[in-house]
Amino acid sequence: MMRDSIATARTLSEALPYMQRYAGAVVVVKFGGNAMGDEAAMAEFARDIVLMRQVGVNPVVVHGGGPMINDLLGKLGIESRFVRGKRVTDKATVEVVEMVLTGLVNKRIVQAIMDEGGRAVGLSGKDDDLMVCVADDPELGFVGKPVEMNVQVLRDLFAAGIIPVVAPVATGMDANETFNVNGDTAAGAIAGALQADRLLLLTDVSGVKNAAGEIMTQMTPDEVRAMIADGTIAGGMIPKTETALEAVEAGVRAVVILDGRIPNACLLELFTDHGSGSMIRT
Ligand code: X2W
Repeated sequence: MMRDSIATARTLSEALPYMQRYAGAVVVVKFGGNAMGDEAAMAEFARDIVLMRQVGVNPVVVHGGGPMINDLLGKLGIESRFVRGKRVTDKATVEVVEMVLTGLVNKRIVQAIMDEGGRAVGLSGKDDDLMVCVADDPELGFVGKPVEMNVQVLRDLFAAGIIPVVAPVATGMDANETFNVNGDTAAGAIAGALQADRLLLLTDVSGVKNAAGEIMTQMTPDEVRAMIADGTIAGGMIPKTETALEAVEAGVRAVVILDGRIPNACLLELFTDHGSGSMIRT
C-alpha cells in the first residue's frame, strides 16, 4: 500500500515538466465513435480531459459517432453507404446524423465530463457559426467541407474554464442548410483555426505502420506523403493522415494518431515520455 502511494507520488512528480510545458496550451482531441467503448471507458476518457483542464491545458473535444448513426439509420430502415470514407448523406440521413451527433452522443460526453467534476458545454458547428461549410462533393450529398471557422466561442469557453464538446455538424452559406462533416475533418479544421499545440486523433488502431508493419512513432509531412503515394498508408488511415497533413500545414504544432482504447491514452501522450501513437510534425 505504502509502496503504491510512493509510486503515485513519483508519477505525479515526473509529470511536472510536462504540465509546465502544456500550461495554457490548446489541445484538440478527436474522440471517434470506435474509440468510445463502454461506460467505464467513457468515464476514463472524461477523467483524462478533466485532468488536462485542471493542470491548465485548454482541451477541446471533437467527437464522431459513426456506429451510433448506423444504429439509428438501421432502426429507421434507412440504407447508408460510404464513398472514400465519407457517408453519402441525403436529406433524411442528415436529419438522423444531426439528431444522433448533437443529441445522443454530444450529451453523453458532456455528461461524462460533468460526472468527473469538470465543466463542459456541448455545441455543434452551427453554434455561433463555429464551422461554415460548402458541399464537399456532389456525389456525397450533404457532406460538408469547412470553409469558414469562427473559433472565438471556443476561446470564450476556455477563458471561463469550460471544456467545449463539438459535434461535427455544420451550417452552410445559405439559410437552413445542414451539413454532415467527417469527425476527423472537423477536428483538423478546428485545430488549424485555433493554431493548436496538439491534435490528438483517438482511434482503434495503434498508429501508422511502415512497410514492415511497425508503428512509426515520428513522421514528417514529406514521409507521410511518400507513404500515401506508395500505398503503405491505405484504407481508413488515408483520411486520417490527410487531415494530419492539412492541420500541420495550417499551423498545428503536432498531430498524433493514437489508440484511444489504451487506458489513459491522452495522459500517456501528453504527460509522459511514452508517447503511444504516431506523431506527425515538421
Ligand atoms: C460522419 C460523421 C461521424 C463521424 C458519419 O456520418 O459517420 C461523414 O462521414 P466517427 O465515429 O469519427 O467515424 N460523417 C461525412 O465522423 O464518426
